Amino acid sequence: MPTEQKVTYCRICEPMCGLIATVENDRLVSLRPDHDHPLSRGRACPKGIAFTEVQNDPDRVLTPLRRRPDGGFEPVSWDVALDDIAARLTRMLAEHGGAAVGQYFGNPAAFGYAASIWSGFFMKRIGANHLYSAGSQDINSRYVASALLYGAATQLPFPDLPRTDFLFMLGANPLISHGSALRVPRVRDDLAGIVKRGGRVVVVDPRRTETAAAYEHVEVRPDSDAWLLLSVLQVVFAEGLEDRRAIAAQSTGAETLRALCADFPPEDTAARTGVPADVVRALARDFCTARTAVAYGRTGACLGHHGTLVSFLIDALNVVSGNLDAPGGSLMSHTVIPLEDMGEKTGAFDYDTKRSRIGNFPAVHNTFPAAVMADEITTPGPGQLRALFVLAGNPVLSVPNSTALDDALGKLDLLVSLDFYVNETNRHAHYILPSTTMLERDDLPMAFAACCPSVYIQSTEAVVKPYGQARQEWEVFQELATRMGVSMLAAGAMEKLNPVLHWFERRGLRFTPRRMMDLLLRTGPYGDRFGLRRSGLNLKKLQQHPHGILLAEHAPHGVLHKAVRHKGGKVRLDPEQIVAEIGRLGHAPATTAEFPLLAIGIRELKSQNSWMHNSPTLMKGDRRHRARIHPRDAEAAGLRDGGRVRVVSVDGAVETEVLITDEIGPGTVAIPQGWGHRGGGWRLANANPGVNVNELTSNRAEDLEVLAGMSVLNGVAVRLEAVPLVGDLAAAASTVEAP
Ligand SMILES: Nc1nc2c(c(=O)[nH]1)N[C@H]1C(S)=C(S)[C@@H](COP(=O)(O)OP(=O)(O)OC[C@H]3O[C@@H](n4cnc5c(=O)[nH]c(N)nc54)[C@H](O)[C@@H]3O)O[C@H]1N2
Ligand SMILES: Nc1nc2c(c(=O)[nH]1)N[C@H]1C(S)=C(S)[C@@H](COP(=O)(O)OP(=O)(O)OC[C@H]3O[C@@H](n4cnc5c(=O)[nH]c(N)nc54)[C@H](O)[C@@H]3O)O[C@H]1N2
Ligand code: SF4
Ligand SMILES: [Mo]
Repeated sequence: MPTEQKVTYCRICEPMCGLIATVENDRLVSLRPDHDHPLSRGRACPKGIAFTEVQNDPDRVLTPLRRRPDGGFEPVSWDVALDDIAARLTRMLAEHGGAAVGQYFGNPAAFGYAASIWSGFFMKRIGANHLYSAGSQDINSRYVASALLYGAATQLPFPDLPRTDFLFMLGANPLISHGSALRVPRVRDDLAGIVKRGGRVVVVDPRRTETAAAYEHVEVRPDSDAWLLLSVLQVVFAEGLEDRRAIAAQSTGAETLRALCADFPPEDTAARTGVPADVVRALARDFCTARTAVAYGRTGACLGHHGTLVSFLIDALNVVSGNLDAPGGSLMSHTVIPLEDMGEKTGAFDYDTKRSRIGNFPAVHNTFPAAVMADEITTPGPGQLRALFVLAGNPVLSVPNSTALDDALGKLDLLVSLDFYVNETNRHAHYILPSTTMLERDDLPMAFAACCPSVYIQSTEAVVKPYGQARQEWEVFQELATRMGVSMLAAGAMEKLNPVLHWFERRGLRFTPRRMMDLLLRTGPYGDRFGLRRSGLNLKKLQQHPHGILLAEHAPHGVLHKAVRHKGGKVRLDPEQIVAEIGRLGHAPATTAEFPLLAIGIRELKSQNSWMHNSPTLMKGDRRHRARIHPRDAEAAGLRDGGRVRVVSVDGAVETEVLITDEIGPGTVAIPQGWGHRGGGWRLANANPGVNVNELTSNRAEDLEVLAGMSVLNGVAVRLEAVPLVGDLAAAASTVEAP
């Protein structure tokens, strides 16, 4: 068979860069950037290109695996695996009901439409109560802020980078992460463009990151952004810098917010934040007087003790400065395929409509904090978690207090993982079901595609047939439903979707995820309305444009009244949850004498969370796991560069290599996350394991963020202890023993 060139796009992270795949005999030969992709225009990062090594990885799981009594795995047929899982699940449901069953939904599942929708339907159909996701370690606080501000728990306002004059960025490192809750494949150019236009990029981060080093850096103490933002707002109100017209037109409750901020002048918060008062005052003035400006935060803003409040205050600043829903400001997320709309209508994307058994946390998008999963498994009583599906996730490395989860998973009656590796989590599974990679499935963008400064859509077909016996995840859930004798969408489970079902029935069509997406696309804002709008889109038309279609150069603005679902259509600046949260802020430091430093994470260019450490190309060179420590703290703890350090928290301790650097402020230590490998399968990753920083983090209910149940992964109080090297010990021993 001749070599073929196939146009597709990357689904490892949010830019979804265009790729060209070279394929021979249905095997992937290589990947390269797509120069004709209107957004990425020939750009892709090392991870995207190295995906060839994941696709062709000899360590990939390509047949269903069943746990043997001795703890190892044996290959079995799909029929054997699915029959047994269906039978065990049926028995479980008869005995305990859906209250005992659940799913953990990992990050990669958000980059394809079919697995997430179909597994969601399946879980809903069987009444599974225990739904968890990577979101509680990532972005749920942002969603809750939106639920409170806009009454829309799926709304994700994003910065209009191509038009802004002032980007005020908290807790994001887009030169490495390539942007999050923001789809800008050429983010490096977009940031440079701001400065070229005479604008400014200000980066608030405890670490002088790659992005901070390239622009203006404001060094902040970890987990203190709430105090910083309240001070910025205090100055805005006290100095009359607010945009009264915008406030009146767009919001309610500004007076309450003003009164709350009054208690946080920058002089009072400087000790907490480490940011001098004059810097805060200048920032507030410059932000409000810039022609256009936008505040934006990402994981560093979401993963502290007050993640929801921080996300809320970021948007509040955009509102009071007149920069929400305006060009060059913060734009409301928009859709081409209105999945979010459907989710909100069917109740899949609610906030606080039910509470977790452990910790009484509000559900966010129907999911509970993954941090409580371990206790949900080990705490007896009605509703105890007994059967868990893990869809594209590795919670043993990604969820706080991994040691507890690692122990708890082995106690489940049934653990099923859909993955293409044996990782640290599914090594405990009863079954590992080999899943297709992104290149083995068709796709349409979901979730974060709505946060793009232009309106763009692309579809892709599968580039290669599934290797081995890999199957698409949605088909696995469909098969299980069939074997259990339940219809995926029987009446009662999903009443609000019944009109859709009837539409398919009338045409004698099988209801598949792809058909559902086509239907949504056609009835959505850019759809062809089944011929009523001849220039509109349908899936067939989209397929004729393999590089995608740019539908509008600029995302819409002036749409706030449509985006806000509160009665009256205005943004709420005084929700009671936020008032209470501000009331809980003290001025006491977050550290103690025993644990005097605060630990934060690091995301690395050549890692993707926990799952790309098996690629030889990405692991080439100097890829050691190292904690970044300020010279002053290193000296105090007796550490030397290249030596070993033991980082100790209330919950655990990890030992890793020391990298002394002033890129990190004194009092802060930064440790890369996503390491600590001891999965069954990935040999290269296991050979260079690093340590799991989530052995330091807490899963105790009282330690989670209150409003969204967010894991607190940044600002973890720790101390440093020097670990003598074997050589040092020998030297010490010889001195002692010398005559
Ligand atoms: N301490 C600390 N912890 C963190 C963070 C932090 O900042 N600090 N960040 C958090 C964040 S932002 C996130 S998103 C989470 C991620 O947490 P998780 O989603 O739990 O973990 P990943 O490492 O992304 O693992 C994804 C798994 O999916 C598999 N996979 C990849 N593609 C596919 C696919 O197409 N189909 C299937 N079925 N499987 C696939 C991979 O092999 C891997 O095993 O980690 C969080 N954990
Ligand atoms: N190369 C690469 N790209 C990725 C990923 C990856 O693993 N590798 N993961 C993807 C995923 S799942 C996500 S969610 C996105 C995340 O995208 P980003 O959030 O842009 O990525 P991070 O590099 O984690 O940036 C968070 C920043 O917050 C800082 N920070 C930590 N604590 C605080 C704090 O208390 N306050 C403030 N102001 N800052 C703080 C950190 O030092 C860090 O620089 O990236 C995605 N892209
Ligand atoms: S930035 Fe993300 S989407 Fe783009 S090539 Fe890299 S991994 Fe893929
Ligand atoms: Mo994430």
